[in-house]
Amino acid sequence: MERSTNGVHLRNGDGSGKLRGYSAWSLLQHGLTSSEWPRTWHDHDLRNSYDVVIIGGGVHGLATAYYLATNHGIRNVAVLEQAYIGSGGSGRNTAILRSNYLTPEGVRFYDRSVKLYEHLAADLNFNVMFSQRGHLTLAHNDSSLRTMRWRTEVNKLQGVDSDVIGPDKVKELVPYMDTSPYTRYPILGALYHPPGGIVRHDAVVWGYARGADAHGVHIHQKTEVTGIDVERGTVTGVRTNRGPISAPVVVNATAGWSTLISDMAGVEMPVQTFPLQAAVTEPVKPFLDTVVVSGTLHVYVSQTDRGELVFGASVDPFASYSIRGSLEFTEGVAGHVLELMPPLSKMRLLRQWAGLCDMTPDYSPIMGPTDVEGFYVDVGWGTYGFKAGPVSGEAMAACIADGRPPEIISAFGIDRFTEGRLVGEKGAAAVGH
Ligand code: PYC
Repeated sequence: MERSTNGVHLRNGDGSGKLRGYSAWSLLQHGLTSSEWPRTWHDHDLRNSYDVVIIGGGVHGLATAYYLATNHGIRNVAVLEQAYIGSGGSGRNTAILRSNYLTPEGVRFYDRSVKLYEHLAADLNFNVMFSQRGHLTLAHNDSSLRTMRWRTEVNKLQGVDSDVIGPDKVKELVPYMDTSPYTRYPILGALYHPPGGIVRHDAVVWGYARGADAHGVHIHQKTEVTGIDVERGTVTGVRTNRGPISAPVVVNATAGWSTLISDMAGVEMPVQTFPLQAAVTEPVKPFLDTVVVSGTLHVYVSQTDRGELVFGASVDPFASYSIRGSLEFTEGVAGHVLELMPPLSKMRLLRQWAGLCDMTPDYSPIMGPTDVEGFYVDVGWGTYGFKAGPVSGEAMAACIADGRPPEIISAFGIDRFTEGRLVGEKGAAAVGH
C-alpha cells in the first residue's frame, strides 16, 4: 500500500491503482489540524515519449485517460493542458445532464453517459453530487410541442424516460412558474425527463483526474501544444512549450481550440466556434428542484445545492473566441427568467461567465480516427460537451485500444460530412441557436 507523507493511504499497492477512501478519523484529522492534504493528482517530469498523448485537460481528456488505464490497461498516457485542468468548457458550463435527444444515435449515446454519471461517485470514490431532479423543456408553440412529442417517442423507443406533460403538471413541478394563458409566450406543455439533472462539474474533473493519476496517467498542466508532428501520413508526436514528446497516438480532446489543434495535424474540421454566456445569482433557500429550459425564450434555469440559480442562454450570434460577458446577455436572460418566474424579481446576479462552443453543421460531435494515422479527435461538442464526458472517455478509450470506433460512436465519424450521413441534433438543443 502506498502512503503519502502524512500517512493517509492513497492507493493499494497491488497494482490495481484502486483508490481508497478517507476514514472518518483522517477527515477529522485534516479538518482540525493544519496537516497537509495529500495531492489529488501529482506533478511529473515530462517524459520524452508516451504511448498516448491527450491534448485537453477537461472532462473528455481526463475521462479518456482514466478509461484507457482502467478498461484497457494502457497507462503510459499523458494529458496535456495549456492552463489548469477544467479551465476550459468543463469549468464553464451549466452542468446539466440529460439524454432526451432527438436522434436514436444521440439518445443512446447520451443515455450511456447518464448511466455512467449515475455510478460515477462510486466508481471514482469521489462525490460528484449528481442530483437527478428531472428536466423540463417548455413548449410555447405548436411546433415546439410537435418536436417534444417526436423526441418523446424516440426516447421511449430507446428506453429513456421522457414524456410530454401539460401546463398543470408543469405548475405542480415548479410552483413559481407562470403557467397562466396571459403571458407573452404561454406554456402549452413540456417535455419532462425525470433522469435529467445537474452535477458538480469541478468534482467530475477532479474525480477523473484523481482516478487517472492513481492508475499511472501523467497530468501535465501549463503545457501548451505548439505543433503536431506527422510523417508520411502518420502522427509521430507533439511539440510543447516544455519540449517535444513522441507518441504513436495523439488525441485532440479540446473545446474552443479544436480546429486550431486539428489544423496542426493537417486535419480540417467543419467547426465554427461561438461563445455561450451564463450567470449565477446569490444563494437563496431551495425552491427549484427541476431543471427548466425554454427554447423560445432562450434560457435555462437550475438551482445548485448551494442555493444559487444558474442561468444560461443560447450561443452568441457571431463566431468568436472571446469569453467576455455582455450587458445584452444579462438583460436578456434576466428578462426571460422573469417572464417564466415573476417572483424572482428581487434576486441579484452575482457573476457571469462565458465558454466556447465548437458547433458542427449537424450539432453532433466528431469522434474517432482521422485520415492521419494515430491522430484521433473528440471534438465539435457545441453546447452538449459536459454531459457527454464519461461516455466520450469510455468510447474514445475503446476506439484507441481496439483501433476502430465502438458501435456507440460509429455515427459520429468525420467522414459523415463527405458521405452525407448527418446526425441532425439541432431539435434537441436546450435553447434555439
Ligand atoms: O443541451 O442541456 C443542454 C444545455 C444546457 C446548457 C447548454 N446546453
